Amino acid sequence: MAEVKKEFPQGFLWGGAVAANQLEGAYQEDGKGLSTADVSPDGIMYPTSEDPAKLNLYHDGIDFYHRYKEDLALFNELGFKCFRTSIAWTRIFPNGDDAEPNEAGLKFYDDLFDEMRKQGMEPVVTISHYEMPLNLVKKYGGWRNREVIGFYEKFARTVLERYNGKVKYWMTFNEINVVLHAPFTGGGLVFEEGENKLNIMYQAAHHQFVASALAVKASHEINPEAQIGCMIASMTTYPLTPNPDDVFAALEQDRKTLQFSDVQVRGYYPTYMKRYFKENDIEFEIAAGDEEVMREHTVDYIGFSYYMSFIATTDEEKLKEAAAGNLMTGVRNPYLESSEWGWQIDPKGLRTTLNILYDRYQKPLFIVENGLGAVDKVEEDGSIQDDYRIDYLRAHIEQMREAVADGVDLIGYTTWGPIDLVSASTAELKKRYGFVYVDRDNEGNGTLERTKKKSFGWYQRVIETNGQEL
Ligand code: BGP
Repeated sequence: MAEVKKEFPQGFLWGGAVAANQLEGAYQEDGKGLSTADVSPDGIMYPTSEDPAKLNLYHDGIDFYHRYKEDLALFNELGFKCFRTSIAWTRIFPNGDDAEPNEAGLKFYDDLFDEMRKQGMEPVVTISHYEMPLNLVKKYGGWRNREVIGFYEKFARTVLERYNGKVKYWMTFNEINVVLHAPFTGGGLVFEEGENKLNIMYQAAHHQFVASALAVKASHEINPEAQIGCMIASMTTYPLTPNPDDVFAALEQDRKTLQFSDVQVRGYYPTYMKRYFKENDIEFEIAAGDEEVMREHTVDYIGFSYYMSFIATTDEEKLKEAAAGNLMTGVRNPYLESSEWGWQIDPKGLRTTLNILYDRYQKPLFIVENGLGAVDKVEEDGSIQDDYRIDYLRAHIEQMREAVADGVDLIGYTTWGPIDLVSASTAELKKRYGFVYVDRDNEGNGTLERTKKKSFGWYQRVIETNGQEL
């Protein structure tokens, strides 16, 4: 067999990814308003306690708001080419419907993006990551309300204009498909008894599609050189058996995710979605002009998170043995091992996902989240020997390299949580992803001191060798 060259392109964007509400803290500083992420137990996906005061570690996060220079210096030492974060909507428009933006909030991100550039990192910015102003939920009902499109558009235009020239890579919504799995987190949705949830979720998704297209339009007008993408939580699904029913069930389950990229990349609702709406009596409003906006302003690249793969089957009995997972559960895959949180580890599934997405869209792809959430032990000498994290990342990067050799146009890779931060699904600090350990526990105790884990030196070498040395 002749040797195939397997290498990442020059200028590949190696880095790490975070979200404002999971690490900044300072939740009421400099005029910031309350967001959905600030109000546990409703603000997390799977509330684990009834006591809101106990839960919300988001309030202080890891104090990135005050320590970002120190943290970026560590990322600079890692050799990061880019750093992905989000803008907290409530720092810019504290209530969401304010007439004027909050200058102190705008200034914070000016300083943050300047510092990133100074430290050699290209900012990659998510406009909305799992949060919105709480006022927009209370007063308007979140994304179920069409008026929210206008508030989002104003927010998006404000930041796109303000940071024009500082930020080249944007994403409109984090994991936009999450509105179907965690409707409060993804869409600020709270349901009344007896409401048709599916209708409301798809109405909210429709509003987000229009809002996303308007942000793309604004970005292209403001700076045609900037790149603005969608972002989906990828949930690549295998059939449990070769039974054609299972095979089709897997295709349909995949479409529950891919419908979100289909609309944003191609610009219209595919026929399979329209059929699904009809057969399930899903009705929602599409206003005059919406379809045109969606069609005319499609995204430049596809950002996605990848943590695990899933299994579909029509066998009711098997479905009862559900495995835990990111946003969704499913049948356990006997060929895969699981993380401590039950997420099934599937590096080869990343190669499959990359190929599926590239075959489908022929657009640049950006893996903007991937990583292992684990409990780390601090040894007596203060070191953290996180070989399990290295193994996870190494196996995934190997598969990325294969996918690049398959012909996939992959522009970058940002691991989730390069510094420990608050978990989105459990609101814990015990579930850690970082190369940098943060001394803070689930009860909020600790010095917040930062320590390099073993994986720090490993990832540094990966970047240094552009993914050759794993
Ligand atoms: C993604 C979210 C992130 C992040 C990550 C890890 O779905 O975009 O915000 O937190 O998952 O999940 P968790 O924090 O629940 O381990």
